[in-house]
This record gives sequence, structure tokens and C-alpha cells, in this order.
Amino acid sequence: MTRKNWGKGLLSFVLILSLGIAGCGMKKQTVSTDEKRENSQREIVIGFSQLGAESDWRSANTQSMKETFTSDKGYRLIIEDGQQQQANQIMAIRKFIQQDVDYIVLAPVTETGWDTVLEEAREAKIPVIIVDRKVDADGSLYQCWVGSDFNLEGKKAVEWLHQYLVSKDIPDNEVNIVDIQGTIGASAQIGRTNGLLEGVDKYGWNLLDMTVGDFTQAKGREVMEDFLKKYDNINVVYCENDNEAFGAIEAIEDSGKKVGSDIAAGDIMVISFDAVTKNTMKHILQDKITFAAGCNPHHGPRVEAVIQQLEAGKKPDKYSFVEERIYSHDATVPSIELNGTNYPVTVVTKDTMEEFE
Ligand code: GZL
Repeated sequence: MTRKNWGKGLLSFVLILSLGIAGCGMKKQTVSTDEKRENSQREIVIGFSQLGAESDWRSANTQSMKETFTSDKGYRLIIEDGQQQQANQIMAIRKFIQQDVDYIVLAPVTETGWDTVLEEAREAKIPVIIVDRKVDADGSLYQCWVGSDFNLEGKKAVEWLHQYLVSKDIPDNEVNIVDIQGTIGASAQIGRTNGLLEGVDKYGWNLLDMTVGDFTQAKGREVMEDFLKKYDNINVVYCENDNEAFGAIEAIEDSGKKVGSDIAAGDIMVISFDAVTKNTMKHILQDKITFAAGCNPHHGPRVEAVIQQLEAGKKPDKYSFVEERIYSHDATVPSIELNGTNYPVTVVTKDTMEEFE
């Protein structure tokens, strides 16, 4: 039973009860303790429009929602996979409205184009929670957003690279970077790309090229193969997620070149984002990925906290960011500072790997 059906049920129960009392002069009935407990334990139905299954991060994000919203805790979680197409996600939201779910959780593939369907959800009186990437829509159309500060992630990567280059006496004008971007228009892509562009502008690095890698390993490999055909002087690859980095590393090694942190010796340094799996930690331990900015996929517990607040009639914070670490192959740069905040670098060891699946 969804929230509103439960509400209709309660309304008809009260109507019958009042008619009964009026009709037969019954003593006023009170809802029994058991019925109160049953009402408070009604199943909460959640429709989750997940954008796809394109990356390890996405799989971890879906898993976090599944592990949080279990039936033994009184939830029914309905997940629709958008296969990275906004049209599929819009259809999923309309399906959830038809199903009269209690809450809609949306992980939007890109930021624009959501107003109409979010207005339909509002008309249906179904609260919407946005997770992960943001929507460029009227803030009154959703309860809140839970996710990452993607531009900060980009700034962290750029500041680490700057400190690393300084420590190795590598001149800024000898840094030749290519950017394998995420899905164009996704908040993660916008924030991470802008972080790099700010660094290129500030330090005078040579940004040779940038193009979309769609957060997938296959596309990351394809894009890197093209870059290697076009440029013979690449020494830094900025991959906007780990799966693109895995593909880029395959392409670089297949070309006979070496990935690693020793740029002066001719290595191509790979920088990445997400850092959610043991595989990524292994790549960092092996100096195949030299730096990775963590991006926390475990949104389930935070979404549950928001739903519990809403259930209790409380107003959640409109925007809440999740905490994230940064990882490196070595301790050349022990920490970075941005806007007065210090971010320690986790040097990846075999023990670090054990923290990941
Ligand atoms: C970031 C998320 C991005 C990840 C990618 O929060 O939106 O989408 O960085 C994923 O791995 O595909």
C-alpha cells in the first residue's frame, strides 16, 4: 500500500467510523495501539530511476540503494535502468507516478530537460529526491539533492598535479594534456572538465585535446587510440572516471608506450576519478593510475536519512555533499590545500586495497 492509498484508506475508515458513531450513537472509537503500530509500519514504496550501468561507480551506487532499501526494513524499491538515455528515465518517472509510489529518487544522466516530468510528479504529490548528478530545474520541483562537488574533485586533481610537477621540476610549458570527458552535460563532466580548464589557464599547461569518453572503458580506449594517432607528445591523460582510465591504459600500452608517474623519463601519467573498486586501487599501486580523486557512490544511507526526515514531517537540507578522499601512487605530494581546507593524500598500499571490493 502506498502513502496516498494508505491515506485514502484512512479517510474512508474515518468516514465509516464517524457515520457509525452518528448512526448508532456508538461510544467514540479510538484507533487501537496495534492499528497505530501497523500504520506506522506501512511499506514505503520508492521508485528509483537509475541512469544506467556504464561504470563501476554506477554499479556501486545501485548496490548501495539495494542494500539500504530492503523489504525487512519496510521498503519496496523499484529500480528502472535508463541505459544512459534521458527519455528512458522520463518514462520511468511517469511509470512511478502511475504506480503511485511514495517517493521518486532520480539519478539524472544530464542536467537539463527535467522540468516537465518533475512538475507531473509534483501534481501527483510524489516527493522527488535527486542523487549524484544535478538537475538544472526549478528547485521547488524536488525535495533535495545528495551528491558530490564535482568541480572540487577537478580542483583537487589539478592542484595535486601542479604540486607534483613542481616537486619534479617539470616546467608547465612541457605539460601536454588530453582530457577524456564524461557524458557531456552530466554534472560530473561539467565539474571535472571545468576543474581542468581552470588549471590549464592558471598554470599554462598545453591542453592538446578533449573529447567525450562517456564514462565507459570501451569509449575511453577508442578516444585514447585516436589521441595517440594525432599527438606524439602526450604526457598526461585526464580521465573523468576510472573506467575511461582502464580503456586509455589499454590503448597506451598497446601502442608500446608506458603509463606511469615518471614523466621526465617519457611515461604518460594517468589521472582519474571515482576510486571505488579494488581494481582501481591495484592500478594505483602499480602506478598505472598515478592519482585518483575519490567520488563517493554510497548514496543509499543518505537518501534513507532524507526519507525518514520527510516521513517525520521534517525538511531535509536542500543540498548535501558526501565526503571524499584522494589517492596517489606515492607520497610525493602528501596533501593539498584548497580554499583553506587541507586534503590529505592516501598513498595506496596493499592494505588500502583490502578496504575495497
Ligand atoms: C559521479 C557519477 C559519474 C562517475 C562515473 O558522481 O555521476 O557517473 O564518475 C559514472 O563513473 O558513470
